Amino acid sequence: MKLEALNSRFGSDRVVFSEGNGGLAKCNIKTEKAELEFYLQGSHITHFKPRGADSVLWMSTQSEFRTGVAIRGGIPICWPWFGPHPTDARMPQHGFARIEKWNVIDVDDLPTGEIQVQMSLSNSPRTRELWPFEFDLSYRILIGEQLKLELICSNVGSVVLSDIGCALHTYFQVADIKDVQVHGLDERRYIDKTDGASTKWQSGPLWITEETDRVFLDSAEAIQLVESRRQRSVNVQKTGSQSTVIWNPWIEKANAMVDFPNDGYQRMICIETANAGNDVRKIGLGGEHILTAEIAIQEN
Ligand code: TA6
Repeated sequence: MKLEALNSRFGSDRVVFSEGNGGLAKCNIKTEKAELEFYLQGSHITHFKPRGADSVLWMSTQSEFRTGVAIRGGIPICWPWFGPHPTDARMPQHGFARIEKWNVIDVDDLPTGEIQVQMSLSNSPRTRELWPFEFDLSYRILIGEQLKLELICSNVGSVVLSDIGCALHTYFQVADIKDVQVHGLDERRYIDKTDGASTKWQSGPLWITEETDRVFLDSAEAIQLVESRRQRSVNVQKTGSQSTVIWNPWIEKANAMVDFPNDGYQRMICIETANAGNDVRKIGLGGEHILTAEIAIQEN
């Protein structure tokens, strides 16, 4: 749908569709409670800021904004596989949901003062070339003091959908990575992707002092991102996920990514609400899988 049609159907003084970076269509939402921006490509949230608080998400100043190229930062939707394709290296990393253009289904002004956006992505000849199955993806974004996300995958085909991997691959902005602790992963085993995918055990809060790329298993509880000096914490509550991914590329990997500033690793951490590792999902005929994440900020 063209921008003019989107604005006439869903726009208001609080919801505006426009041409964003690289000419890609985006939507800006501003309410008394918060502001948010997302791109229609990937239903990719690139900004969220509760009123009176600092911006929550980290965006790369070097991100590409080009059709079919993943945006760096914000909240990429990784689906229907997490990481590299399990068998075909030619396939896009983290699946295709984040590089496909989604459709706006509805924008609701709720009596609570929140705004709910509903987006959808359905199988097409192009997606079936990449992944030969029929699906409907629905993504609900609820904007208030908290950011509530719901990714619903429906099996509309005639075969079981197996081994679906996905993640809300959220990039959080931090003041200083050296002041960051991640709580909620204590006594959890994890796959260390920086060390031959070996299985290890987390003890206590996680500090980031080197390249960190860990898939925590049996991790269904809420995760807290704590910045002590900044007196700020972020709580990520989730459902439909038993795995959490923590990623920081650190110096060498940051330098190796053209869409990532060399010093960017100092001000970001990915805390990803995932179905990764042995937490991939199966969806039977007519079934669905729902993944939710609720992001709340606490500033002391
Ligand atoms: O979530 C961690 C991870 O799988 C890392 O291994 C790294 O590849 C990161 O995702 C970013 O992936 P991307 O395809 O967005 O560059």
